[in-house]
Amino acid sequence: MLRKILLASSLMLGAPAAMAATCSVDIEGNDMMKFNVASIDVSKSCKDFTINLKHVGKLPKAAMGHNVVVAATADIKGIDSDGIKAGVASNYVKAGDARVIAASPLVGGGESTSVTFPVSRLDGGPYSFFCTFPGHSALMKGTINLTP
Ligand SMILES: [Cu+2]
Repeated sequence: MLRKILLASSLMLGAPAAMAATCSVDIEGNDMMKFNVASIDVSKSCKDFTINLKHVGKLPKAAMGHNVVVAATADIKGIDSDGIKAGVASNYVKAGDARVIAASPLVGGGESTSVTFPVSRLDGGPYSFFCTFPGHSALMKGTINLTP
């Protein structure tokens, strides 16, 4: 019983040493059409991984919307062009696109969103994260690195 209480309290305190890898990352998108990171490390020890995206700009979604999509780097162009056809109502991602591992909703300035995906989907690669708002993936993209 005491053991259980100790375990519970150490979990609440964040138990630094024995914790598994961090299975989430916070990233930002801005009005300059940029993410604030060029790569994201995903530990293989995570079952699921979450990307939290904060749009730190002021421009509205219609002008400077951002999302975060995870897919094989080779699929960026195809996902992007199908996403543009799908339009803003679909967050610029084609519904049911099997190439998409994860896709968040589109957000505008001051808004946040997040997306979670099973790390087991990162099998092969290389993988990238990018924004599918029309024209953005030229600048708004980065690599996903699988780490032990
Ligand atoms: Cu964007």
